[in-house]
Amino acid sequence: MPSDLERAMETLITVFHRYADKQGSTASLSRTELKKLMENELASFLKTQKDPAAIDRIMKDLDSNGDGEVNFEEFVSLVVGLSIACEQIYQIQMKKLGAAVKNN
Ligand SMILES: [Ca+2]
Repeated sequence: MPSDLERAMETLITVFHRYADKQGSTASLSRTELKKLMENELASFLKTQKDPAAIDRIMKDLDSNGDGEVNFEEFVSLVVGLSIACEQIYQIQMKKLGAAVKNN
């Protein structure tokens, strides 16, 4: 039986290909595919950025090899970046929770 982490890795691969396999190269996400992925899978993150140019900025930031598409490696860097930010928020909330417990 796969572990939680192994399942998370498998999920990254299957989610990437659910969108990347739709049109053109199956090895990368086009701008349209990335937009769909962000809207469906990272809706709460995109909602906080009301700016319609956000998707273009994200695309530009992620496309480190400059081929106009987002490959799996570039996609994973987005997930890692967001995970690091979430973990920092988690730590802050844990600290606050710890302080609240101490004060009671
Ligand atoms: Ca690329």
